[in-house]
Amino acid sequence: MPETITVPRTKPKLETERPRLHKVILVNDDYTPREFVVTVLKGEFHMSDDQAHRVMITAHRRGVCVVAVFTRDVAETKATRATDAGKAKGYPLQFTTEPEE
Ligand code: TYC
Repeated sequence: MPETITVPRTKPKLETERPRLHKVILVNDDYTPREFVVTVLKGEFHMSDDQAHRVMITAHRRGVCVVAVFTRDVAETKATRATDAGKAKGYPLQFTTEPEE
């Protein structure tokens, strides 16, 4: 019986790759009160009042603002919780996620 030689197709990884990070993005709308956006940013993302104001006003002026980066699960959980906080008050506040390049 002829001998079978198996050749590995990929180089074994020498280092463990870091998980890809995902951005949480705050999206502007015309209805959510500014102070409410600031309160959610402080509560869910542990920002100072000053940081939260800057992020809120950037989204207000430019349409979107990156809030922070996390591993995918954490980013999605935080974006969902923050969006749900707005929904609970009847606001259309939206936090989305996208992978970092
Ligand atoms: N544009 C809103 C207003 O004028 C405030 C706001 C800012 C809402 C940022 C959402 O992501 C947002 N009341």
